[in-house]
Amino acid sequence: MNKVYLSIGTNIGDREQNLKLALQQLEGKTDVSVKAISSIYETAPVGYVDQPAFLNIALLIETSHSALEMLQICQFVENELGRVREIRWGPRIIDLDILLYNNDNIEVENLIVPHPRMFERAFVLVPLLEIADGYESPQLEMAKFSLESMNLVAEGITKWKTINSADEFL
Ligand code: PH2
Ligand code: MG
Ligand code: MG
Repeated sequence: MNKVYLSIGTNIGDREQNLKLALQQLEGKTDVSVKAISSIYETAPVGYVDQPAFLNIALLIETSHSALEMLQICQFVENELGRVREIRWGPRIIDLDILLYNNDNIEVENLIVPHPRMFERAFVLVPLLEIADGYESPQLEMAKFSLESMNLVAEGITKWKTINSADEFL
């Protein structure tokens, strides 16, 4: 089985409901099993700052799908939730990004893993490391190392809701 970490973000509409719907959609896919879900964090927008705050979570998934198949599944879920492609880094109903796929380094036309910007984004690293504790990998070590140099207050990261399990959340 492959271990895949995903980051999910939303800053339009009922944000918590958007996260739930995305999770339900993922769980409904054959051979996609959500193993862990982080707490929900409210995070200041990065990249394009004149937009509402995001809710961000991280998920650990086990799957037999390839990374490219997982990318298709993520895009399918984004479309199901009504995402329309707009400005880069702008507001979105839902965004599902593959962070890590096992310990693989992947670089194909439309997919780069580890996610090329994850190590500089506290809104990705905080939820990721909450659920990744205890899994040793060079990428997760790098994530821990990167987060140590960040100031979470300055980055605008606050825990919004504690989540203990996927069952509890859904
Ligand atoms: N996603 C972006 C751009 N900026 N900022 C926060 N806080 N959270 C996000 O998920 C996010 C962002 C592009 O995907
Ligand atoms: Mg993104
Ligand atoms: Mg994306």
